[in-house]
Amino acid sequence: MSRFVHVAAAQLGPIQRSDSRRDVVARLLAHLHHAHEMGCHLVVFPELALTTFFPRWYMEDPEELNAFYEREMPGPETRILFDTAARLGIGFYLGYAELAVEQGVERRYNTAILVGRDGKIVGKYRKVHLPGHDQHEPWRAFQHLEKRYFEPGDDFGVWQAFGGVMGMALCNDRRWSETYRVMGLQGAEMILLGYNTPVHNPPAPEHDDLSMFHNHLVMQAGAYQNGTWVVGVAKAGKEEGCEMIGGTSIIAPSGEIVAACSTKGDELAIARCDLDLCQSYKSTTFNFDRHRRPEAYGRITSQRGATPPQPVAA
Ligand code: CDT
Repeated sequence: MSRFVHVAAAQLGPIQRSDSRRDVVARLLAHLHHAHEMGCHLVVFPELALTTFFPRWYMEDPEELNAFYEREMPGPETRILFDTAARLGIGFYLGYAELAVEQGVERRYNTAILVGRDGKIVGKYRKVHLPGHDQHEPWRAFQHLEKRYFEPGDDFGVWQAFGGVMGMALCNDRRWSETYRVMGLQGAEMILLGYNTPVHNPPAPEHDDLSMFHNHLVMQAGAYQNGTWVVGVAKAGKEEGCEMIGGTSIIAPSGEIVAACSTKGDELAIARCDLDLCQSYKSTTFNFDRHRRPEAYGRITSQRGATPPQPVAA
């Protein structure tokens, strides 16, 4: 018997700094309703889906910065998403900036949650691979201060939900094969992943023309090499003068893109995802138990940077 999850990848067009939470939540609700009308069980929203991508600005005033974070989830402005999800019987993945108080200390994370069809939180993920920089770099056309504004998470968990094994990741995580493999080793059958990716990367403008190719390359490889579905969802279009790539797609365990958005605005890409398609990959080419050689992979966890051998004297 097949296990189908009907998924809507809910791309968002730009969110400007002046847009209120209420404006944005109204757009998310419209996505939830449309996805429900299309018979979907799960809606996947982008990374930092409640605000503009604020790490593009250097801010010193804590009050100005804190306005971009959620202190509770659900909170007063987001509760309606949970109530609507429960009423419609549709789950969602949502990326947001989290301000947590742990042992009396304020901590900030780039977070995603998975909410079940009953409107209850199933799991929480905190972004591990934070890109960018932590100091003011005014030479950039726009900054990328995730290393300043967030602490890294420390695990890639998976959860039993929607009839299968679900994992979460955020944006830059998708470029790292370890992201998928750690979840693959826990049997992940669907990885949900929101992103905010500018077309232009100031430190490496020579890659700009390849930004969409790289986006799909990493997600398709991660899906195939781990026999899992990947749902990659963009915040797209021109946000506060910064062009974001879009390219939202739903990728099968074969590595093939089976549904995709074609605009840079609010748009749904929908697919009926058979979780049992994962098995033919997980039990043959990527039968981990049979073929992996962890004894040869020690460097993956013992070492961070690359250490080439010394050149041999001529
Ligand atoms: N949000 C986020 O993680 N964005 C990064 C941009 C890094 S610059 C290439 C990304 O990996 O898309």
